[in-house]
This record gives sequence, structure tokens and C-alpha cells, in this order.
Amino acid sequence: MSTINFSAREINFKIVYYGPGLSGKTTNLKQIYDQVPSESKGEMVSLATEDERTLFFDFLPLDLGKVNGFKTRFHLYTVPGQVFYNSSRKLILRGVDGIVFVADSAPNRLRANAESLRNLRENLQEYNLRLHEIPYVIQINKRDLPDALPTDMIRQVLDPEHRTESFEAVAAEFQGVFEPLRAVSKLVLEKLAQKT
Ligand SMILES: Nc1nc2c(ncn2[C@@H]2O[C@H](COP(=O)(O)OP(=O)(O)OP(=O)(O)O)[C@@H](O)[C@H]2O)c(=O)[nH]1
Ligand SMILES: [Mg+2]
Repeated sequence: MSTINFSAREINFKIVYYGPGLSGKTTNLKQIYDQVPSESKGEMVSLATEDERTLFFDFLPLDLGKVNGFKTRFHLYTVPGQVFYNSSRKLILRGVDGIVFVADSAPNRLRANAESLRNLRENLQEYNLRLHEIPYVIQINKRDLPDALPTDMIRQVLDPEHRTESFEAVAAEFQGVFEPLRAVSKLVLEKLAQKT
């Protein structure tokens, strides 16, 4: 749910990067953080464990231009992918405006991708939300792995009806990182335009 701050003439949106453990969600945010000029971004907050995995979330406010004279501020969050952090994941989805699902191309993560998507649908249900009602795109990450599964196979599992735009990526090398963010932001702004 976007929030409008009239005095600051600012609209705030919340984008959540979802996906299984170690699929590259934090890597996406770090790459975005590094590329965005400092005047357009806030501080990146990362609550990580000692092994660098996200314990709670990463957060990055991003200024992506104006709509009707209002500044748009996108707040980027990643969830912790590991199965046992579900209460954090659920909490982070509160008030979500758009979702980027980061899938892992490794053969042994195909099932984890599917389970994470199922978990996403379940957690959205708690807020009475359906995935198809929310601006949503898929990033198929780690395309550089020598044994990466064919993209079609991953899409067949995650989006058999081809309803969702998907992007190939090597987030670690900043390939295919901005495209899904741009796509989901566009969907979020279109949805806002429909409401007003
Ligand atoms: N080969 C390859 N490795 C990647 C790519 N993107 C990220 N990684 C690596 O995958 C590992 C996990 O990346 P993270 O960004 O921490 O994954 P995450 O999804 O935030 O993981 P959790 O917070 O535990 O859910 C790190 O070692 C990254 O360097 C990629 O495109 N290709
Ligand atoms: Mg992480």
C-alpha cells in the first residue's frame, strides 16, 4: 500500500525481493546501491548474520523520479530466504506494493524456488492478498552457473501460464539487475495511476 506524504510531496512504495535462501536477493540490493548516485539514495541498512546471510532485511530507499509533481521514493527490502525465518518474511510483506521474485538457476534449487513461491503465496494470504493482484516480476538469477537449468524449465515451474514478465540475470556481475526493478516499478506506478 503506497503512502503519500503531502507536506513532503512524496509517494512511498515498498518493493520486496523474495526468493529462496542464497538466490541472490541481497546481492541485487547491494548492486543497486553501488550504482545509484548518492543524492538519489538513502542509507542501506543490512541486518546480516556473521556469514553475511540476511537475518532480517536489507532496506534501500531509492528516488526514481516524479509523478504529478510528487517525488517517488521506492523502499527496497529483501527477505531472509532460509526456511526458518518465516515470521520475518511475513512481517516484511506488510504493505508491499511490488515483488521481485529472485529464482536460483542451480539444478538443486529448483524445488527451493517452487517452495519459496508457495510460501510467498501463503504469506500474502495472511494479508488477504493474491500474488496476481500485486505488481510482480521474476528474476532468474545465476545464469553464469555452468550447470544452470534452462530458463524455460524454471519458468515452467514458477509461472506455467506465462503471466509474469521474467528476466535473466547474473546479479553478482550486475547483469539483469535494473531490468526487473524498472519493470516492477513501472507496474507499481501504473497501478497507482489506475486508482487515482
Ligand atoms: N554464481 C553466482 N553467484 C551469485 C550470483 N548472485 C549472487 N551470487 C552468490 O550467491 C550467494 C548468496 O547471495 P545473497 O545475495 O547473499 O543471497 P540471498 O538471497 O540474499 O540469501 P539469504 O539472505 O540467505 O536469503 C553469494 O555468495 C553471492 O555472491 C550470480 O548471479 N551468480
Ligand atoms: Mg540476503
